[in-house]
Amino acid sequence: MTTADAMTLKNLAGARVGVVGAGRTGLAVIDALDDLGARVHLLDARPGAADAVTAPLERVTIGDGGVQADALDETRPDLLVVSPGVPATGPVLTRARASGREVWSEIELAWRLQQARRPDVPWIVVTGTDGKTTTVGMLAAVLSAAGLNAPAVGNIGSPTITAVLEDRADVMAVELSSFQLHTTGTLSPLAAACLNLAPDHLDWHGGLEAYAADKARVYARTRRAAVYNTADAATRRMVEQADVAAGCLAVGFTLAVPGLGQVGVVEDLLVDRALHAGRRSAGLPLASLVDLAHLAPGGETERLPAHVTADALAAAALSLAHDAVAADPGAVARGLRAYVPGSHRIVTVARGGGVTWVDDSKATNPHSAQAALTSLPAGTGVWILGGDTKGAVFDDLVRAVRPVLRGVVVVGKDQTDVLAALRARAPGTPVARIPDGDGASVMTGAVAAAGAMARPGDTVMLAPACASWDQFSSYAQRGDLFAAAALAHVEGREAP
Ligand code: UMA
Repeated sequence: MTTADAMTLKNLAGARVGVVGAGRTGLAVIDALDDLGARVHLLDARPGAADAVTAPLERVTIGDGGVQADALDETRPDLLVVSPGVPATGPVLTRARASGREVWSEIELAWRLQQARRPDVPWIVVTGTDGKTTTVGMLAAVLSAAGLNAPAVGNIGSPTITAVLEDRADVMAVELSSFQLHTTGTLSPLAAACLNLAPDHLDWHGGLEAYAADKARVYARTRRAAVYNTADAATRRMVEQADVAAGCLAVGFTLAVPGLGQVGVVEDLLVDRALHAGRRSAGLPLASLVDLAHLAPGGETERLPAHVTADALAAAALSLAHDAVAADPGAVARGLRAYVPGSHRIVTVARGGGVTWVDDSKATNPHSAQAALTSLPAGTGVWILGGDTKGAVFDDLVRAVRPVLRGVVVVGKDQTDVLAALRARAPGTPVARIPDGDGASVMTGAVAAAGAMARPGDTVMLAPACASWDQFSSYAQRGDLFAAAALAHVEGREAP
């Protein structure tokens, strides 16, 4: 037996806990551990990381992953709580695995706290390569429409553990990344979904197989509904192979007419044939596509992107696993109508000279950039692309979006892979390269180059297909700087 097996919430009082990372996750974790009486050793690669910590720290180690792993070998904590950014393939987790040390994610700690303090508060969890933030937002909106206090938490931006400590929720709508799932081991959600699977974060996980295996963990111990995408066989296989609780239903979501065990679309209605009592004989209409009109370009349901309908179906299926929504299925339509999309997800930020400027900074992988760009008419897109590639391959993306392109503006510290894909798959398409620099100057340069390429009727779209971390502090900052530079450009001013 390792120390790991013995670690429980109860024996955290007085225990030595290594916390890796003092970002949004780490700061919330340290507060919770302080509450539990643990002795915290903070490790972070960033000088000054401890400055934002208010709880007492027993020890602080600043240095890269190698330095952190050495320090942990020396102090041998009873438990490690790692931030999501700490890679599975890096020295900290590799060394922890080799020495049999127990490692929890913030989610694992939050779930155990939830069980200890309010086990009656269920979690409904969502992962997938794309669409998870939208789906969790829709899910929280539907649960709220049923009269529940349902915060949207997790990878969406607010640490789950903070919501557990606040203890105001009736149910939690939790977005989980593959990073968080990697070190989560006892979570037992009421309902769970993996929306889709496409290559992403391959450098963090060390390959597609490892990434898929971590995504599949979302279904473990699910109690009522394991929701999968009928258009993505990988997600169905995950459900088939998952070790769910007895009586848990497999529920497919489909853009087609739903069969038994599915939610889907009949004419312009979202219909349940999986969860309501009369499902064997008839479908239950839940909402209409008109309830999603505010999410379609120009408010026209005919232009509603298919992935938005798919996200709404997944959110509906997940929400019906909760008794309050099952008893009041009209909450699905009310919630979807009330849902307000997050920023940086296909948002028009400026218009001028016949050119529309769209911020899709949240498109941090090829799959999600493709979904945004392919909605544009042929030959009218000026695409701002590039950043931290996370080991992704861009050939398929460039091949798919080439017909819509007027030109491409490439940003990012290392542009090698992106440029190689453009040369191979879109020869002849004009390409402008923006030199490395601080975030504001990169974005001002990109907007100027895109403005010079665009013609009236075109759309300039920031859909980088990459993470922002190489030149910006977050995708939100990248999108904000783009919006500010685009507005300045159309108004003929200098960017702020
Ligand atoms: N750090 C180290 N060593 C490492 C990695 C990080 O010391 O190997 C330190 C950094 O110096 C920094 C801190 O850890 O001080 C940052 O930790 P973090 O990168 O885990 O970031 P947090 O601020 O804790 O934010 C995390 C998620 N970030 C990542 O997964 C990279 C946020 O998701 C999430 O919103 C937040 O927790 C709250 O739950 C962002 C994200 O980009 C939005 N997620 C990826 C995605 O959606 O594609 C998965």
